Amino acid sequence: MNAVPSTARSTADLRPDVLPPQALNLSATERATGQFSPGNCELAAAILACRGYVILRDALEPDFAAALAREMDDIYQDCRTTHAVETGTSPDAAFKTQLSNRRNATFWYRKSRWRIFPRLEGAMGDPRLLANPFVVPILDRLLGDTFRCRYVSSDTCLAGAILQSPHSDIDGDEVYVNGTWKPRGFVVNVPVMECGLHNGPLEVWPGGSHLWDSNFLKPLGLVPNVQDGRNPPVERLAEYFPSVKVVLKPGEILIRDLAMWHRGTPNPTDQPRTMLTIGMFRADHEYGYGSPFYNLDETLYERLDPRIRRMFAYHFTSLKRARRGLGRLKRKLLGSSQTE
Ligand SMILES: O=C(O)CCC(=O)C(=O)O
Repeated sequence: MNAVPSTARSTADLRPDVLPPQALNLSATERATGQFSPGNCELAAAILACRGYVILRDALEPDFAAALAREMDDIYQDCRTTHAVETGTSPDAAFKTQLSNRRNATFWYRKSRWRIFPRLEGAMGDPRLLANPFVVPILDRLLGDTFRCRYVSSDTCLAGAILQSPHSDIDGDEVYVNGTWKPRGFVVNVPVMECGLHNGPLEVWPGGSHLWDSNFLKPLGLVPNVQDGRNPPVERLAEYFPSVKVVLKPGEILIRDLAMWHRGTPNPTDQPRTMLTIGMFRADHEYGYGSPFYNLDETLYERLDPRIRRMFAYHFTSLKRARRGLGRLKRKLLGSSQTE
């Protein structure tokens, strides 16, 4: 017999599938001082580690969130004016980039999705964005305080974009090292507008998919590496797992494990939906997508706040600078106009 009479059960008891809290609230003191309380920081890191993503509410001041939105809109309009060719979806398409006329943003456009790499100046180079006082302590904790930023980009989704296949943004080869989970990187998503259920939200498969490595998945016939195309085995399996369409408001920040299964969904509105997508990695993890070149040159790098510069220092070592100088000289001598 059931111990609790059914009449005594609340609606919540009858609906165990009601979503748990999505965002972690920062207290007024934390926001005013720009400092995480140790307990909240630990909790945020644990949510990210176990669930695969964490959302920080009010991590950006409204004025700054609005400045970011204006800046991104200007960059997007510049890319639209410049746009010439749509790249395909082949693996090497990620390297076919264009440069916007006025803002020098590197970008590509395919399948109604723009990927834009803004130059890190103005609001885009502001420490409140890239060295956010609530994001950095979590990354320090999980990736080590030598973590690196490998790209700053936008995910801009337009009407016409397809429902993607669930995918991981990283291979499943070294999820564990000597039997211990070792996160390789996280994406920091910063919405520059409301990214809600109405305009193509990011859909995520939380609570485990970021821990499924290739040794586990491959024998099951699962390779979650298709984005803008079909991947029947992965799509079929994902239907049997709860997913969440993430709602993000300006001022909030989402941090997600690169390995967590996720996908872009269609945007039925006539307005582009943009969130910034920033790749932060453990120092010893190479990643072949995006490049600090798209965001920075020597001058911009020198102008960065030291809290941000440390995330890009690996790209501006004397050796790397000397190699690039040599490359430039070679190209000049050979008369090539090709850039780095
Ligand atoms: O824009 C989004 O919502 C995410 C898109 C995505 O995951 C991708 O293009 O790989």
